[in-house]
Amino acid sequence: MNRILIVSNRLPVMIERRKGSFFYRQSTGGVATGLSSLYKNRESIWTGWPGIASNRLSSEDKAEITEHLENELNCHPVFLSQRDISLYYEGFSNKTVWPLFHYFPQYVVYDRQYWRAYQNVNERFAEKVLDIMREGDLVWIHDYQLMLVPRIIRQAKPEASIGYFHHIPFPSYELFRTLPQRRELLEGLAGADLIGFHTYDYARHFLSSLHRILGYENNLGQFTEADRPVRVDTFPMGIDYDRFANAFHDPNVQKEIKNIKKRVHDYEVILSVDRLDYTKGVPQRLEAYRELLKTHPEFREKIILIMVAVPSRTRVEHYQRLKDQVDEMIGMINGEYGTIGWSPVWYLYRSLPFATLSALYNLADVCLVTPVRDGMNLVAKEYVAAKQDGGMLVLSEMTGASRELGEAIIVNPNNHEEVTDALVQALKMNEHEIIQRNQVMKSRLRRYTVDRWGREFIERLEDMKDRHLEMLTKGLAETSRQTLLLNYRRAAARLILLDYDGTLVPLQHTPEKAKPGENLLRLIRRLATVPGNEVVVISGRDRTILENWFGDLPVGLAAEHGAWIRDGEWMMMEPLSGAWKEEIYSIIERYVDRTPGSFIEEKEFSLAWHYRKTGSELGAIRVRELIDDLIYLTANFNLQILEGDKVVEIKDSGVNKGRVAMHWITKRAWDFILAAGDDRTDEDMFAVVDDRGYTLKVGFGETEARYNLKSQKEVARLLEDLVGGKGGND
Ligand code: ADQ
Repeated sequence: MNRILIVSNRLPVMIERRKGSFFYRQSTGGVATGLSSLYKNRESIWTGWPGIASNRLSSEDKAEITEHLENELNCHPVFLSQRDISLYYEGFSNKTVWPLFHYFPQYVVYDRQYWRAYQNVNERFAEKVLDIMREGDLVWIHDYQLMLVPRIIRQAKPEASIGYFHHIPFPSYELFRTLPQRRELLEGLAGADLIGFHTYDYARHFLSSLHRILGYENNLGQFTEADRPVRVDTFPMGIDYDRFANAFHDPNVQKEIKNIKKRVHDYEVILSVDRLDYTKGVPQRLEAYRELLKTHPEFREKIILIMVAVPSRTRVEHYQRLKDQVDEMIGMINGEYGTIGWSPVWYLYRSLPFATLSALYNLADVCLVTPVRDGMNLVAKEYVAAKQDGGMLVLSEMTGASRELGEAIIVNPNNHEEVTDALVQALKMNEHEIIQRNQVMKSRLRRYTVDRWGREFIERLEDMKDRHLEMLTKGLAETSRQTLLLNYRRAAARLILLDYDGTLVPLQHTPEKAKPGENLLRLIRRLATVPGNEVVVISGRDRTILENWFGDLPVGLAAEHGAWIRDGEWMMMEPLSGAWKEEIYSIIERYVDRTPGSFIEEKEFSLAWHYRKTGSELGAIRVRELIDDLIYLTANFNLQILEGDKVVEIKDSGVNKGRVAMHWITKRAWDFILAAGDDRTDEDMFAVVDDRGYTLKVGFGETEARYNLKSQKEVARLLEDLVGGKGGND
């Protein structure tokens, strides 16, 4: 079984130095627990920072730590100095990327030094991985601190299997574009085979930035980077359900529950638990609670808010200011509404042990999770899993978790009144309804646990690996290539069927731009003049263009997917009528008016609507609308609607490249047939040639063809070999 190399900023162990000795503690973060079962079931190695500044360590210390981590825990440390931490981690990661990706552009700091440190540390992480990597390993990189690592590894090891998971939101293009290093970050990520996000929206934002900034098109979440398919997909991270659901029965948790119960008396408990981060909406939450006490005096001395905040990034200025603000607001609320013996807010500024956290989840009547932006938010899920009886979750719609926990009371955290109303609703909701809502959420959380999340990601990454292998085997390997050349050389009568756009030349924005160059024309002429060769260019283009471009060459031509052929003279394959065109033309014209960048290409017996220059989102919407209209309108004609690469073509349904191929195939007995094409219309040709000859598809994806070639360049190289010394007999 393949090994998994996990790479994240922090290792899942914490190191502490006490009285000159090092102590190692397993950290219990979501990712660490989630990956632990993968960790147990197959060999895994973790690479990351051990959480202690390296300039405080002697070289002996480092050697000791490395030995312990490697031998005992399968962890490989990347040591970071205090300077690295402040520029790469606190700097670029947490002062540039974090605020921008959480829609806080006003907090973003751009600093060239931060960026240089980020590049440098990413390179060091990648080097570490490359040091330990063996053939067959799967590399799984985590989160925004390491966005450049996939590409660095890819450049050193082009065949590596690399996955990346993004734990925080990916912002919309309008925001992402403001980042000076937007291009480098996207290129960094595109080095992976699989890029995962918590929600579909984040994946969509990423794909839209990829399209607008790097010009990459995607097809159902898959795009091509340097001849390699990359998949973008969603994997909503779950939690260790059983751990939280069973905690209630743990004697330590029971003890904690009793302890806390003694202190909270009969108050209804509202719980709030987060890292103290400005994305978590803590001041807004306090504001809403204050509003509740103000507008609903009946709740005074009846409820308490237990606010647990884990200190976080305390060296970053915005976090220090937030801490002051929260302290001040809590002081104000307690001063304003507190009475002797009752404080409306109980504030714990620390990390809690699991038993205490579970006890609080169990006790709380309401859990208030209202981040202004959050990639997923695991606290919401943990609360629902842990809660034994009724207890209502109030959840911000700005969290990834709200996509899965729709039975909670969903709120806009910026709307204080709405949050206040939600609190009232939660406090007053009848037990039966709460339990019903929670049951639905619980069963969902039980099914999609963090363990399953990890397994699904790895399975998908293995799929990608298989697809690469399949492509390598479907690619024209050297041995098959030599056999092809040998068969070509031995044959006396050879038929070569070539599609044009996308096969001999790359696809262009406008059809006119794809004119063949001198080299290509020379190559085709040489191929066509080899005795025994018959070359046919089969294209969707009209015959005027084909005549202009290839008229002088001794080749067969097929225009408009075979409505017209030139086998000696131009002729129609069968009588056709273009009478339908006028009506359909006017329909498509309406779409041209409404879709900037699109245009109509009119041929004798077909019409094509091109939209390559149109933005991909608008294009995708319009093409569906147009096809819907056309299906309805063409019902009475004998027409076919063909969806190609950024083009919709309407033509007579009897015309296709398969019929053209058949025309030439049946002309005589051939000893060698080769057909090359790139899109759906070429599949008819591949089907007809079948095992009579060689069928080659340019690009990836499902095909009837026997081999895949990566690019038009590979086609040209093959044709050159045919006419050159190796294969041609000229
Ligand atoms: P975080 O922003 O850290 O994670 P979250 O998803 O809520 O946020 O996870 C926090 C974890 O810390 C939870 O497992 C929780 O139990 C624990 N925790 C919180 N307060 C605690 C306390 N006082 N004491 C002890 N434990 C406490 C990032 C992204 C999120 C994304 C996760 C996972 O920002 O959006 O959900 O990664 O991908």
